[in-house]
Amino acid sequence: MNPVVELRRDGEIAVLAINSPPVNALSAQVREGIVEGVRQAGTDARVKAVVLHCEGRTFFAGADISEFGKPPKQPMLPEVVDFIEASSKPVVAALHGTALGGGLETALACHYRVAVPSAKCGFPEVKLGLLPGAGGTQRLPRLVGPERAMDMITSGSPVSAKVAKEMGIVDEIVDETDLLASAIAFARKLVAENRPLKKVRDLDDKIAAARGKPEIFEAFRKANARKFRGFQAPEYNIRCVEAAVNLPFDEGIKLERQLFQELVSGEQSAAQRHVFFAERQVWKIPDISDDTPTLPVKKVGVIGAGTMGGGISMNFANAGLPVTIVEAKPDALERGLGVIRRNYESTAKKGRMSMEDVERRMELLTGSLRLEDLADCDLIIEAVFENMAIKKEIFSKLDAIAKPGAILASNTSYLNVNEIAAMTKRPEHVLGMHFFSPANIMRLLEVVRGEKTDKRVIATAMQLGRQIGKIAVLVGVCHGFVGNRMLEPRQREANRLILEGAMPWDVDRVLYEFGFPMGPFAMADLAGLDIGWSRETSKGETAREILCEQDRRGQKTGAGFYDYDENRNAKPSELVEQIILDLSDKKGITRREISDQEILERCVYTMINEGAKILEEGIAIRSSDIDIVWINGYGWPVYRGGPMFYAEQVGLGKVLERLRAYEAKFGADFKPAALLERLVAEGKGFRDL
Ligand code: 3H9
Repeated sequence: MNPVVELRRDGEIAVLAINSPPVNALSAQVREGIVEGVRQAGTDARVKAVVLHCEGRTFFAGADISEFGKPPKQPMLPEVVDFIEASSKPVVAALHGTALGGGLETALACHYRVAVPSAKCGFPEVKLGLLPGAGGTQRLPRLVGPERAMDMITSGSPVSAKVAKEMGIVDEIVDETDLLASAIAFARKLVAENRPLKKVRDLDDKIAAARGKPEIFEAFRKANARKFRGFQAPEYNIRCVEAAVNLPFDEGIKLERQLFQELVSGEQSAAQRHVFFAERQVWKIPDISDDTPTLPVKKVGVIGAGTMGGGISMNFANAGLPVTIVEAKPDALERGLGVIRRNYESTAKKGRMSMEDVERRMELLTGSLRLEDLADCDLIIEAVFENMAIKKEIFSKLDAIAKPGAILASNTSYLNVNEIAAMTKRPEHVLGMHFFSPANIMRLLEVVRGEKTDKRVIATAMQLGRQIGKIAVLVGVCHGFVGNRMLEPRQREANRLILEGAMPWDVDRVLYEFGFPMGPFAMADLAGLDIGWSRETSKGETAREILCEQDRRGQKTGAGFYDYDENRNAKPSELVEQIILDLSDKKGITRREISDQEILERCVYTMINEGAKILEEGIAIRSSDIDIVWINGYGWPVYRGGPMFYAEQVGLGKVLERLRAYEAKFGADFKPAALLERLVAEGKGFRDL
């Protein structure tokens, strides 16, 4: 018999038990086993009903994602679910853990579903650029109605067993500790009561009202247009739900199949599947094994109560850890704590937190004006502004104050962590923890490994990152680490392009259409053009400096690269256009027509080239880590898989060829990385490294 499937009998109930760790993904072997088990139970005259149950931590967590993009293996999941539904004996799905995607589709093809209270159900396919392709888009609306089905399917978010019961997905919630026995009892009851086979495909009452009403779907599209921008899968999911309402079941299934095939063989899903695995790879560090002991962190210190320090502190308070925040001046401290409180209160106003939660978190935060108050902290994160001399001074003081074994981290976004560590007698306990603004919201954390950082310290920082809900990426020391280092060439090219012939809104439009939430100039306006600028030192040599001198400092002053109305809507500015034309003139640059393609290539291929150098130097462990940095820290569109994945989709040969062409025209800034040259010569990709 199939090694991952076991068919047992408990009186008149057959138990089809699947055990395929870690998450019982519906691999070919599992699918085969289910069909075989249902078939055998069907032919065994002693069996009156079947319970489908998974061992281990979860019911099927979905189709086996690693099979996508490879030659299909029989039986396919749609056939498996049809086979279950067609069984002449009732099949009861026993749900625990996460019944996701194809797992939930399998459950929906069963005639009844029971779940433990902690179970969750959902269709996360959209996050993989897909749609539920084994009947989910046709069955779910029949159970819960099209609106709720669209919500669930296009958000990808799971619902709890309780909500699933209210919605009609689950028939009964059973005892948490005794799922299998309860499911068997449920099946016995079905047999005793001679209940009919309930097939979701035959239900109509929840969809009838929406039939012939395209406006329901239009309204949903409109309400979510911003969220879905650029993504292919949400629209395909909506079309399937619409078909569920308007077409007979089998025709709806046909459309679902066709659209699923289109998505699964498309570029977006390939990119999103890459991201799925990349997010899991990122935690794996070749020379630091999973069982490396971590250091206990029970109390955190943060130096600096500004935007970064405040946001960083909130992360730890959210995770229930007490934080001491040190500032130099009382008013700055008070202001910082006030901002944190207001942030929490605004979350509470939106209903995402109770006022008690706000107070509980504020109680975990203690303000102080003395570094000495950090003496009992297990981890101290310095978040003062980017100035090496100040950071060095702080670290040498900290070394004398912090208890032995405490971890000292800098939130620097560019500076040399080794130099900072050298100010202490414990460089093995020093590292970088680079958060992204707003630090309480952005998912990315770059953990910067100094040359002397101890493995346990790194393991601790990574684990803490996970604990506070970040995606932590381990990077090495260099100017700007992974993210900011790659941002630099993009900024450089954007600034050159506007002098050579493009306008800020041209560059922004191209990058926005590529999928970034905004382009570099809109971003600069949002952040404030005067960061790091002062009137005294301004040379008036760049558009940015000139704008600052004219008090156009970005959104906060109502004008920057763009003009802003009272609702902060941006409009191209004639004045800025003139400033840029004058600047080109002053620099002796003859402006020319610049194509969108040139804008994209110069901004993005230079990033890829920098990424290749980062890999070559071992600053990032693997190319997919770079992708994770850019997706989670800089708004790289997830459906393009990150810059390094995108480079491979475009073709490394093409990227190299374009870089060479630009190098010939514009010089050494475009010189291809040696690694890129080598990979192309060897016919390999970044993922082969
Ligand atoms: C689908 O179902 C399509 C159908 O509609 C249509 C078909 C025709 N496949 O996340 P973890 C691996 S699409 C293969 O760290 P957790 C994962 O890579 C699918 N592998 O654990 C990792 O491997 P490793 C819809 C999978 O406890 C290990 O399992 N379903 C799959 O934090 C542990 O994973 C989904 O999208 C899979 N489906 O979270 C669900 N799932 O140890 C995707 C996991 O080598 N999965 N792996 O790094 C999840 O959301 C989470 O894994 C889950 C557990 C919540 C289940």
